Amino acid sequence: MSDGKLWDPPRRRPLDPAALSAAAGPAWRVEYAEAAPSTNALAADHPEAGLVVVVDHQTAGRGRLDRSWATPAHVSLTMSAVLEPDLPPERWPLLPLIAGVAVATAVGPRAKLKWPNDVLIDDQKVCGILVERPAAFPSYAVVGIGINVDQVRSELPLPTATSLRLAGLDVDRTELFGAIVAGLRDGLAELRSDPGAALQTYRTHSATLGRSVSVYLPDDRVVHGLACEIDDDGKLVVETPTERLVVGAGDVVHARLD
Ligand code: BT5
Repeated sequence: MSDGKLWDPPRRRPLDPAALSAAAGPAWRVEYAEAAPSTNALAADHPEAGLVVVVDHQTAGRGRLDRSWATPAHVSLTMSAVLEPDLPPERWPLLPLIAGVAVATAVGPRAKLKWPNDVLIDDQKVCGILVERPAAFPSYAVVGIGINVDQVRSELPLPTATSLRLAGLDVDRTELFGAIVAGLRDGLAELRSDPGAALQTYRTHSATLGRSVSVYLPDDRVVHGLACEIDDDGKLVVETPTERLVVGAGDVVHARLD
């Protein structure tokens, strides 16, 4: 199961909106479209707590910093859940972390988190997360999640990407969706009641802690060091030979393990 020659028609069926609603349960209102540019854009247009937008073919997915997220039809899970977090401002940066935990928990123990919230399997990216706060509706968080589920190698944009299928995991997109929205609710509840415990859960899923990393900072500096801690604000602490740096935003590259 390792290259683009394989074709598995039954697993390329479109999503079924009724099955998605059933999987999400009564706490969520599922809005479904066969194709749309971006679930985050749709959700940010008319956010309401409990709305979750799913599209089967996202045609112009957004990453962080104007990057893009690439997904062919019927093979990935692209969704945006709207939360009304009701958190103090200093806790908002923890939302992307609990979203990563929800995905990692739904996927299973092989899924690990690269700080802040990329989901990896065998150190390759299987899921990206983009949490946005719509300017017109600042009490809401739009939690966008894109997971490579059934892509074969030739359908992935980068050699550093993988899919659940390529990793040997046979996962139904609808069941995965149900598990993720349940995890988001649990994660938010824990974040509200006991943020320390939510962070501790996050740390247990981290692939970054203890690794040698390069961090590409927003001011274009690149720092190399040891990822030694994720602090109580969810920031990454990196130790270099000359400094101990607390990083709130940036792109992390793990050094190879070999
Ligand atoms: C992310 O950004 O990883 C956040 C991606 C969020 C996508 C979801 S899908 C549902 C919702 N609606 C949206 O419009 N977006 C969200 P970032 O960390 O900036 O990573 C983006 C980079 O990941 C790109 O520049 C590529 O290098 C890489 N990439 C793009 N598509 C990928 C894929 N399918 N698998 C793995 N890597 C990918």
